[in-house]
Amino acid sequence: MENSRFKSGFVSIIGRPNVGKSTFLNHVIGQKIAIMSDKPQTTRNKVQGVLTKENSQIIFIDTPGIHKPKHKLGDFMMKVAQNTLKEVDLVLFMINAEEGYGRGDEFIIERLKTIQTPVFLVVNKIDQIHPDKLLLLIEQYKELYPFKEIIPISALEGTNTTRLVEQIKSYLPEGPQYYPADQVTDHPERFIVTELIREKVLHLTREEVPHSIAVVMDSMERREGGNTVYVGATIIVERDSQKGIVIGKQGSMLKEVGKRARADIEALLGSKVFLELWVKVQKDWRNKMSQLRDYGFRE
Ligand code: GDP
Ligand code: K
Ligand code: MG
Repeated sequence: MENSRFKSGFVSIIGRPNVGKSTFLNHVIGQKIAIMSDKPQTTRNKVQGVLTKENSQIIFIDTPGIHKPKHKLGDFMMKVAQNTLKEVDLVLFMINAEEGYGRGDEFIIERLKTIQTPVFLVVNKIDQIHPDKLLLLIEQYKELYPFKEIIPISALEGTNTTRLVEQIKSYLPEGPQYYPADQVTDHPERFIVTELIREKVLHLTREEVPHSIAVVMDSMERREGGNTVYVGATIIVERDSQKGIVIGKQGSMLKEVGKRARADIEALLGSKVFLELWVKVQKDWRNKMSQLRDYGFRE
């Protein structure tokens, strides 16, 4: 009887940069919908992943990292993250088992204390530490906040993630099926395409570039009887020097970005992709809110 009632709800994933939020989301959804990298602040907008089972639907929100804002984009990210926490049914606070407690967590826990939403502690990357250390870490976090559940996982290896999903389900209210069963994200394909391009730039360039890039879609259209998708996109950087880095020697960097992005976009769209990339300098774009809106950042 209980099981026949449909349960659904919104679950926010928060945590310091690089703890594995996007990896977890992609793992449970079974598809690459959130880009991943070893650089912080990879995820800017909230990315929703939808997991539909026979009698439940979980809508995951991969929130931008909560941290002390340094510029307007940082402010924007914080606001999105905090508003999200109040609106959802459950919060997953993810930590990296390898790193342990730090100032970044203190900042997040202070914010958790101001909301009513139930919170799980998800201890990720348990593949990296000894069980004794894991137990100590859990004891330490228990003191800091009344977490409803504490669940150790490895998002990379898929350890204990099924159990986590079951636990999430048990906290969800009865509710409607918000999205069709075959829909895994509410982001338009166009957005994911620009994110995949941004991900390749983050992967291939050094420290000075990542925090100051955006990718804007110029065009995306099917041609040749629908078999090929033509994508034109522009990578926005802040300085001429960064433009040089992104283009590379005789265009080698941009070529590699394009090659890797094209492979991922082809997998996403299931068709052949012709990708054309441009690089443009737009000084101080992070501090210009009107321009941020042009680039898809919304409150
Ligand atoms: P986010 O910033 O929290 O979204 O973190 P990402 O999902 O982008 O992951 C950051 C890095 O941690 C990537 O290099 C992942 O491959 C790695 N990672 C994520 N989960 C695990 C895990 O369970 N074990 C290990 N060893 N690495 C992980
Ligand atoms: K990251
Ligand atoms: Mg992420």
